[in-house]
Amino acid sequence: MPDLFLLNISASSIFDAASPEAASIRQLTFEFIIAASAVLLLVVILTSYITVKYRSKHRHEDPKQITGNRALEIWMVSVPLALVILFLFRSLATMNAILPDRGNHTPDIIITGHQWFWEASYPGTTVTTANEIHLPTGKRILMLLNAADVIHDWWVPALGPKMDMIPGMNNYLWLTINQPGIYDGACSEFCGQQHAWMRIRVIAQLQPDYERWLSEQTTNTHIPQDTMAKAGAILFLESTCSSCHRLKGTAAAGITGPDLTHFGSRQTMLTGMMANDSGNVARWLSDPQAVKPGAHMPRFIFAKDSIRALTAYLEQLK
Ligand code: HEC
Ligand SMILES: [Cu+2]
Repeated sequence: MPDLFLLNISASSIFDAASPEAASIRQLTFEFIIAASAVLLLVVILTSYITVKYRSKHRHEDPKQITGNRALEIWMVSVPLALVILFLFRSLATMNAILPDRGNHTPDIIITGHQWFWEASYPGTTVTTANEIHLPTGKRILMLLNAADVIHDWWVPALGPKMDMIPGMNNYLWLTINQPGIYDGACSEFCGQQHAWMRIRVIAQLQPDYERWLSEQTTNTHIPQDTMAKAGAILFLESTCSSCHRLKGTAAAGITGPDLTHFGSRQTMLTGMMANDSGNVARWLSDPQAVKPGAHMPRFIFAKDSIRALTAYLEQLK
């Protein structure tokens, strides 16, 4: 199978911090780098000095043997100790600043890690979506993170810290996104065969754009208009796709796979593996295991026409 259809997404970096939470991690990283560089420089300078000064060319006898040097010993112990203590407190302060108490806030978004996709639901609305996670900018958001099967780990470096997603346990993150944009990340806890393809895509939008998106997502699954898509809709229900996927407002209510209600409005599919277009959807439906080996979606033996109908239907679900 050629790899040409795969998207080449590079994860964002902590140095492109796009939230105050990420900025405080970046600040701490800089401080660490400066302190570590100073120590390295000192060691290199002293080692070079001693290497040159005491090379055997100039000396045929051992240098004067000294035992103990109180002043030097105090320095050697106290400076590293002071650095360690300083960074312990700087790290604790950073953690406190970015993971403050949640008080009685209710989460703005719930993200659940699955093998191998991200489910996102928006409390207070009927919206559930997958993989492309829309969030508003300029607003402090509380995220609830958990997992449906094994441990996953949420990390979008430009937006802040990593957070484990553990089955049966709720973890929380605060997040304020400064600028609209697309922020990529990846699952950061090995979670099985397709872990490497478990990319994260956060689409940060200005409040009005975000609200428009959210209200579009609250609508029920579009009713297909043309014959091809209508055939696809029937096939979807008949082929047991509905036992794993949800199409809001239809009989399809499965929750083991990604919600497909507005699948056509997503730009990428299969956690950032490829662009969401009819060629790739057809490729996926023809043989999921060839596209993403190990994925928890079985292979259906479809005629070409059936794949075309299902693809037409799915791509219309804007
Ligand atoms: C046994 C459960 C199961 C069945 C049955 C199933 N799927 Fe899936 N499907 C999944 C899972 C799990 C994924 C996520 C795969 C991944 O990314 O690792 C998925 C992914 C998809 C995606 C990509 C979604 C996205 O946002 O990336 C589409 C489209 C899809 N399935 C369509 C179908 C259709 C059409 C059928 C019926 C012919 C079907 N599925 C049957 C479990 C299932
Ligand atoms: Cu994972």
